[in-house]
Amino acid sequence: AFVENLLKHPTFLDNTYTTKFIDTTPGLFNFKRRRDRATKILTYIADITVNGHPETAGRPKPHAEVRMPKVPKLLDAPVPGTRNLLEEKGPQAVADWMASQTKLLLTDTTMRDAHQSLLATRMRSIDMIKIAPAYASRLPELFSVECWGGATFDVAYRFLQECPWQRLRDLRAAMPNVMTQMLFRSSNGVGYTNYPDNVVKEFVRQSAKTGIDVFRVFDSLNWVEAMRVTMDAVIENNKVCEAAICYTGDILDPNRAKYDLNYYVSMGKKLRDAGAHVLGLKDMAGLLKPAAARVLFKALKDEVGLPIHFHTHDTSGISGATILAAAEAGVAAVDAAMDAFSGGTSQPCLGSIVEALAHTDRETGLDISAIRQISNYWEAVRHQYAAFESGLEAPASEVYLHEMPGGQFTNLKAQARSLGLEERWHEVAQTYADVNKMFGDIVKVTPSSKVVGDMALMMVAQGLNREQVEDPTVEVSFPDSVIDMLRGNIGQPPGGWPEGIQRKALKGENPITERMGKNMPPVDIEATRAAVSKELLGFKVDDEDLNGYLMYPKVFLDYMGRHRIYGPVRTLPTRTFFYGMEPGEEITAEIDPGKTLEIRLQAVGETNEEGEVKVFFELNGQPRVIRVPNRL
Ligand code: BTN
Ligand code: 3PY
Ligand code: ZN
Repeated sequence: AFVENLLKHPTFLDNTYTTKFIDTTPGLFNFKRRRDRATKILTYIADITVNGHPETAGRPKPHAEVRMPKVPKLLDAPVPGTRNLLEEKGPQAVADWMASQTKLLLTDTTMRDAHQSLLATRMRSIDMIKIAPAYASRLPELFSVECWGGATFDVAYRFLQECPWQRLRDLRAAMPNVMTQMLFRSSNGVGYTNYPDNVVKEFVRQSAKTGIDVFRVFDSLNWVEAMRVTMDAVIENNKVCEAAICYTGDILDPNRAKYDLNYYVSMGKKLRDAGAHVLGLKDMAGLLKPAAARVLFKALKDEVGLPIHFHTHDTSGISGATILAAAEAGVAAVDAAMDAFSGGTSQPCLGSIVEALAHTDRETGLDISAIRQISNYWEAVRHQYAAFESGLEAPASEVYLHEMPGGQFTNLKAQARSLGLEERWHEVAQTYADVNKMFGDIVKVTPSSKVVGDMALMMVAQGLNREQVEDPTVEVSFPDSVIDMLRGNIGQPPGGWPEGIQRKALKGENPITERMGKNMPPVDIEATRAAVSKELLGFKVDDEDLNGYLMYPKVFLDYMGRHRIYGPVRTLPTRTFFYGMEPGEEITAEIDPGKTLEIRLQAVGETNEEGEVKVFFELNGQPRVIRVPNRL
């Protein structure tokens, strides 16, 4: 019946059907398909209940009485916000409007950088989508909601078993009046390697189409040359091009003269001349100090002239002061995270910024009681992710030594733990700083930060210091990422790579100095589509899925393979997704709008001789038995 229905369906006849079409057109499957998906989801729950989730094994658990996140009451229908302005008048009008505001504009980063920096990027879509209407209704004065890009794209496929495009589509629909924002790594897209120009352009086009309004574009070595393709694509798609300078060093420190005021101002001018609507100042490690902020923002404002959007991290504990200094110096917008997701390696506290500016000329106009209610929701959400907390206990001035980005800090710490180096963390931090100097003092942000981290871990693990690594007579086996970077594959830092270390790592091979993308042949998009479709048993992949594949071929195909087995697990409550169910527990999962599964776990049986366990459910009142292997 399925095949018959499919063959008769107008979309099929049009030849526009896709993998998603199968998932989103349940009528096709009439009886069979729906039961199919329910069986898949029960199989997932049974498996996790019996075997646990590999990602939460051995990690702290949410305590038993953790309250379920409660969505605050919505008031009226959403009033027009920045998104309406963008749709009606275009990106330049948004930039002009920004520049003309007295109030300080705010971007909420909770759905992207905050959980990337605090919870290893593990926040699931359902927890975002539920609260999104409250943003639309209660906080329409926000400049934007950062909710996509950076590490969230691959983590969604890889660890959360969900489609990042679907997340974006759902968020876009739930917040029609506020601009969405993403972080884009220029020629690295939302990945860790260089992509051909046409892949980057295609990804920007699709992101804009599915729902991104503001693209924060940066390059991990501040190489403007490498940002142009992305910037042009954003502008072509009529979206806001926020080109960002990554901040490193300290403009007030004469010993860090490589990155002085003049460096930043001249980069700002280059980005303006390349067509940026907004200038981003991306302080990914939280190194910009209040006094330096006064000097830097005044100069950028006077000499570049674009409205400025400031992003920082609170690792040092002092970023609130920097935000206030930036506000005084006239930045148009700043990033902050909802209170419950703020502080530490995340962004500074949104509610406190709003309070600090109340009754001043930079008053934000945001409703503090809405912020409190939304933050209470986030607090309960955060508790569900106890397994991914880093356990960072206090602010650390050590960040000015190592300069690790907030998004990398907890990750590198976890990597150090897995290598048995956790107790030697401060050595890792010092070595990270040494490696930075050895590479000539570079901007450290994805992917260059990962390279510095790889090198530092290798050195600590093998007991090597900088002097030995630089000594031509000492044999060193460099991590692949280091060789790749010194080859020129992620771009050129200001002043080029130090020759000694480059020669040693490349063993005589010639480095490149041109932009990688310039010499990479374009990918044949339609041939790729055909090949992936074949791999996926003949269903033509749509543009979103194809872009997922182009960024992460293996990660995408693995995700699709698991999707066939487990179905729409993204609809499960977070606790169920990570821990399965308790006997007697009941949950609901809305697998399609208005189509809800009521699932009750009755009992878990004994393991039989074949090593299988029967798990007894009630699905919408009907008994269902699922057998899964006991792998413990
Ligand atoms: C559901 O069925 O409720 C949603 C899960 C569907 C995800 C599939 S996987 C590949 C394709 N890409 C999407 O955006 N959705 C589908
Ligand atoms: C990312 O690239 O994911 C970042 O957050 C960089 O700061
Ligand atoms: Zn950040």
